[in-house]
Amino acid sequence: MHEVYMRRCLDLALLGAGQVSPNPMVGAVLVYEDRIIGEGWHQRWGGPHAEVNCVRSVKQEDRHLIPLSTLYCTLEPCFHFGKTPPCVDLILGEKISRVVIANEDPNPKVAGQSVQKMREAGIVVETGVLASEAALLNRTFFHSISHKQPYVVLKWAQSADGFLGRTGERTAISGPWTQRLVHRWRSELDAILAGTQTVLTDNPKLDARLHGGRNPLRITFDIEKKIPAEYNILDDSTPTWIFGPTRDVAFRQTEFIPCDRPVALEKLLNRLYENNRATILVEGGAQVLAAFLESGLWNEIRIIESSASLGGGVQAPQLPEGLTILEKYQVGADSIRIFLKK
Ligand code: AOF
Ligand code: ZN
Repeated sequence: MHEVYMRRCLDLALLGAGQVSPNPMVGAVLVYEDRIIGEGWHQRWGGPHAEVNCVRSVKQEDRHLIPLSTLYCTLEPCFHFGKTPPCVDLILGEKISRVVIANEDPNPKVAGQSVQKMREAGIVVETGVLASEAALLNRTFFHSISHKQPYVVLKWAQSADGFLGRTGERTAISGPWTQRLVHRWRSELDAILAGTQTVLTDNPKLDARLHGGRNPLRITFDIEKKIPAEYNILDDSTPTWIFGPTRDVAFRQTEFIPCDRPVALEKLLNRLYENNRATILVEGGAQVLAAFLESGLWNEIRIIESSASLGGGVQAPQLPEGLTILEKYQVGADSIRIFLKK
């Protein structure tokens, strides 16, 4: 039965998608004799953790059952005072007798210390239940916290004959439903990058308006100050980083970052991590995607392939060797493939 309840925890955790990054998505359930008496998940960044929401959800008439119940949790409960008090102390305070966990928390402030503390207090703790599923769900969190660098997702849309678009011209490749999906991805990731050429050609807004939710931090390069002042990326509507010289106008949410050419990707990633951004979606174009692919600084590739051919234009990047396919599905006329680096 452990796996059944852990699967429920994973479903609950997923409800936090797009709301909690750079924190992990976490779900928890409390089970008394094969009956779920409480459920919770981490709903928003800075808000109560899954365990707290789970304990709070228990009905008054079931509260006396809490010490006799098993708490299932996708992540080891936290050990530290962060934006909230330690979940491990809540568990000890509620006298919960059994705890089942999928993954230990790689955060150095936790890192097995809660498991140890609970065991020392006499709680029966089991770890590793559905561990690989849970690690996959929180792959961006696990990568960023252990490498101190954001998780990089490369994304591009290509025609059936392998082109990103016509040269120097805004070209629609994916259909309207796929665009909504891309906006969902944008809302789930912390930052989005488009190169100078893409900004000049497409004048993109780089927000998540078709899905709603949070907008990612927008990033582009403008070393030669070529982007016209009236372009969307310079509208100061949402946090934005422009790598390049400052402009004469006052901005509130737009930061200009002096840099050399070409922009050192590693520096960009480090700056993101230092600014609490655990993920970045690289939306192109060809040059920027090639730079990431060549540097090896990427973790995941999402390809949208339309059923129509273009007959020419800018070539889509070659898929690198040694990928694992994670998902393949159809959205309208487009085929979506998601690959992970092996
Ligand atoms: C838990 N349950 O639901 C989550 C945990 O800044 P804070 O206080 O929100 O703490 C964030 C850290 O806590 C995060 O990096 C991760 O180690 C852990 N997340 N822990 O017990 C939860 N989301
Ligand atoms: Zn916690």
